[in-house]
Amino acid sequence: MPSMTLFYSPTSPFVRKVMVLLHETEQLPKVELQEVQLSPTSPNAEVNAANPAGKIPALRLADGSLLFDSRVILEYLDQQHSGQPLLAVSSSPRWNCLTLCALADALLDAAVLIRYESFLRPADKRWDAWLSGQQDKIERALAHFEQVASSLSNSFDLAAISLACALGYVDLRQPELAWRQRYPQLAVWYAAASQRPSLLATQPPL
Ligand SMILES: N[C@@H](CCC(=O)N[C@@H](CS)C(=O)NCC(=O)O)C(=O)O
Repeated sequence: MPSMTLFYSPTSPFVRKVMVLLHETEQLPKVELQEVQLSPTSPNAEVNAANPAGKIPALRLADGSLLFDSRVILEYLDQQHSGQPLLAVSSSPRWNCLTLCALADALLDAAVLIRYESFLRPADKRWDAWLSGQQDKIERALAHFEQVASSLSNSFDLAAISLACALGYVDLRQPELAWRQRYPQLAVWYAAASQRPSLLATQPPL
């Protein structure tokens, strides 16, 4: 019997992070999915009531309280299972993991904003310099992950979940980016990571 409700969309990469963690930690049965559709120009009233930022994921707990955003939800859910924690407890690995989580989210923020700018905004109002500024953020983040690819944790931790979901979203929305040619070590890491059952089960619909 589910005790929590997740505001959910199958295409949201931020929601996917939560779904991957639920798979990895065998907590799926605890969560009921409430599918919603929204965008900055077409907000969802229920989501707005749950999260004033009007964004998903948001998680309603058994006592009715609400958690957002994805990083907070991941940390909460990581404390609700009895397996190996996906966020290291000791200080240096913990800060390293959280910093990589933040960079993967920054990559995702840029990719989602590009999607909104190029999909939602009327063509005559698009701002090329702004778009290329966001694209540069993606490129710098990918270059950083390439540098640290060989030291990415062997365990599939919160940073790995965030990075895999970010790369999956780039592949979905920007297949022409061909990042694997420029970042071969990252490509090797992602090829292995993307075969995990949690990632196969949460692939976004095309
Ligand atoms: N920092 C947030 C970002 C969440 C986010 O941007 N979600 C998108 C869907 S992928 C959204 O809800 N967009 C609606 C909007 O921006 O109004 C998180 O980590 O949860």
